[in-house]
Order: sequence, then C-alpha cells, then structure tokens
Amino acid sequence: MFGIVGVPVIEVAMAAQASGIKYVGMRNEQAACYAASAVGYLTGREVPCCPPPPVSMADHMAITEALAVLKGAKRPLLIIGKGAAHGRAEGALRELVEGCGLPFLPTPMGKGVLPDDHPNCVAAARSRALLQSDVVVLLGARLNWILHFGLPPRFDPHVKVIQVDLCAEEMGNNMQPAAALLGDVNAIVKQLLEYVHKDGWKYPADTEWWTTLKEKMAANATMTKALALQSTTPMNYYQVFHHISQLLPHDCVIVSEGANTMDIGRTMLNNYLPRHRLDAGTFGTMGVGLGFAIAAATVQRNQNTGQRVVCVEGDSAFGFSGMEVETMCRYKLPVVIIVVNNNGIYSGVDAETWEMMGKMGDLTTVAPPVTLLPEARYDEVMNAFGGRGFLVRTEEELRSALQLSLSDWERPSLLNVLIDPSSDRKQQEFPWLTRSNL
Ligand SMILES: Cc1ncc(C[n+]2csc(CCOP(=O)(O)OP(=O)(O)O)c2C)c(N)n1
Ligand SMILES: [Mg+2]
Repeated sequence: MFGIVGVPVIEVAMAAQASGIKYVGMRNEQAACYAASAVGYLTGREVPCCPPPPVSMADHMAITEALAVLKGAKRPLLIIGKGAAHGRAEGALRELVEGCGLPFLPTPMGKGVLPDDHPNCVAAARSRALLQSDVVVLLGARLNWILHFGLPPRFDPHVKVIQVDLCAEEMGNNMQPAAALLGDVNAIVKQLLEYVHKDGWKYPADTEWWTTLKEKMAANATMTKALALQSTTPMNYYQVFHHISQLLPHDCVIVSEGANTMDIGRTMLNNYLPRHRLDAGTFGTMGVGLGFAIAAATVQRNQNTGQRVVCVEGDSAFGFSGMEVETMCRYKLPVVIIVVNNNGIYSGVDAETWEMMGKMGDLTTVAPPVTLLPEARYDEVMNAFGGRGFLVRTEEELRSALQLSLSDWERPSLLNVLIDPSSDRKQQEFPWLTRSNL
C-alpha cells in the first residue's frame, strides 16, 4: 500500500499495517498512485481481493478473416504493445513470431515481451517498418500518437490492420481494422496458433521485405554507433547510453522518463524480459519515474528476485518527483537513478552562457523557457538523505560510478551525468507529431 497520511486517515495506514499489509509512505499522493498502478502491472495483482477476471477469446469467424488477411501480406508486421505484456502473452507470441517467421516491433512498454535482441525484432528500422508494411497485426497496442494514429505519412494509406484488443472501445479508433479480434491477447494468439499449426503457414525468410528491413537496420546501427563512439567530454546522449547498456544486467527493470533521455534511451537500452520496462507511456507524463522505481524495488524486495531497478531520468523529469529520493533512502531501496543532465528540457545552455544571460537582464525575460540551472547538483540531493551521489562528467567516471552503484544493495544511488547541453537526437526521417513553429 502506498500513500501519505494526515488526520483523519493515519488510522487507515495503521489498520493496513495491523492486518499485515506493508505500508510505503510516499512524499506526494501522485507518486503514491503511480507506484500502486505499477505494482499491479508488474505483479498482475490489480485488485488483490477479487478473483481474476474471465478470459475471453475472439470469434472464430474473425480469426479466419484475420488469417486470410495475414497470409495475403507481402510486408507483414506485428506490433507488440503493453497489452501483450499485461496479458502475459510472451510464450504464445514467441511461438507465433518464430513459428511463422514474422518481423515484430514493440511499443515503448511492449519492449521485452520478446527480447529486443531477437533476430525478428525490427525496432532499429521502426519508421521504415511502419511506413511500408501492408498488414499490421496490432497486439494490445493503441493506434494513438505513439503509433502516429496508423495514418499517412507514417503508414501506407492502404495498410490493413488486424486489431487484437481486450477493450471494445479501442476497436476502429483512428482507422477501421480489416479484422477485429476482441478478447485476451494471450488467448487470441493461441487461437491463431491453432489454425497456423494445422496448415504450417510460414512467412518466407527470403523476401524483399526482410532485405529492406535488414538493410535499414544495419544503416541505422552504423549511424548510432558513430555517435556512441565519439569519446568526447562533455558526453552526448549516445555515448552515455552506450556505456550504460554495456553494464546493465540483462534482467534489470528499466524505468525511464524525459524527452530525449527517454526516446534515445529506449532505442539503446535493451529489454530482455517482459514487464521489465516502465516509462512515461501513452500520455508522456513526466513525474512517474520515481514512483514506478519505488514500486519495482518493493516488488523486487518482496519477491526476492535479485533484480536491479535502474531509473533513467532527464533532469527536468527528475524534478517532478525528486523528493521521493528520501522515500528510497528511508526504506533503503537500492534503486540506481541515472540523471542525464543537459541543463534543460530537450536542451539547455552551459554555465558560462547562463552567467552571461544573467548579466543581460532579468532571467525571467531573457532565459529560454527550456533552460534549467546549469550543472545542478542532483547528486547532492541523494547525499543529503544518506544515499550515494556521484557527479559524472567522463566515460570513465560513468562506468566506475555505475559499477559501484550496481554492487551496492544497501542504499539507493544517483549518478548526475553532465552531458553536452546541446546534444540532440540523430537526424530523424520525420518531424515529431506537431512541427514546432519556432
Ligand atoms: C506532467 C508533464 N508536464 C510537462 C510535460 C512537458 N514535457 C515533455 S518532456 C519534458 C521534460 C524533458 O526534459 P528532460 O526530462 O530533462 O529530458 P531531455 O529531453 O532534456 O533529455 C517536459 C517538461 C510533460 N510531458 N508532462
Ligand atoms: Mg534535460
């Protein structure tokens, strides 16, 4: 149970404790709510007092229709969403992907349902896969802004969508599906498998589509690698994530929020297990990270999984719930927080420029709205409560601080990684959802 007490609800928390419920006192109700929701997602126990809901399967006609569409595909693509993680469909999906030889792409929190390094994962060619696919199987994912509403210019205008979802209201949102499979993702994938097993259908491995995807993935990997291996100080985002990805254990839970920090981190930090990634999700809500990390760390402690919880935060994102560091220290939750600090929201300015701006006039009128205090000492916030704070500028400092943090199970750590405030994402093929007027 997560909460904050005050008169007259102190008794509620005490009663919970008296009945054997563990009570985690947070610093903000919002963070407490985020934590509670994450525990439900991670453990599958959304409503502990009620029996599990019934599992519904799709209509047989709809399954037949869906398979006819899928078998007619020249350029098929599976999109694995958070619903597939929630529905624990990983076993059935692996069978479908591997048995039928289909390429797949995870949504942000669908990462890890199948491992990111799976040979059929085409995440490194995401834009190309979305754009050129002629049949998309949408598995527990919404056609919302994260998937560009399933519309041109990011999708083929003639793409056929096979929509698998538990939620009837999601069917046909933003575009009409060619087949709508309403029900539990895991059960429906098993239904599909039953039919596929009968005739042994498989998408061929030697198609032009696979060649296109593989070429695009290789080209993107080369571009990312060049940025990651730059070896400059201050570091860029790609360098930071390159080193982090080399050191993180494969079974860790990765929590992340921020803009560039979350977007670039998502492409460079692999997930290998389902339900091991929690991020700002559908609404891109900043402030979720520390609550989610506390939830993951308490689940870890209760289940004794021996898995690390790593929380990758933009410096702005960290500020929303930063005081939850005290909660982590109070309960000795060994979360490793990495703040990728570029002095701002998307980008910032360096200390020298900031000082010059201060001389130009009132900072509330001259400072760009995206800027935050240069080189703010978020690591000292962690030190203040008895955790381990590290100020990191170089690759060597990053590696040694991360190794030390990962070997410490007694307390939380915070790495304040100062990066180049003008570091940016690599050139993108498409602008973000709405083009800025700036
Ligand atoms: C609750 C909430 N408020 C404001 C925003 C607007 N917003 C989007 S990303 C972001 C922060 C991005 O900066 P940072 O976390 O430092 O990541 P960076 O891009 O600099 O790596 C903000 C404030 C939001 N998404 N959610
Ligand atoms: Mg930032």
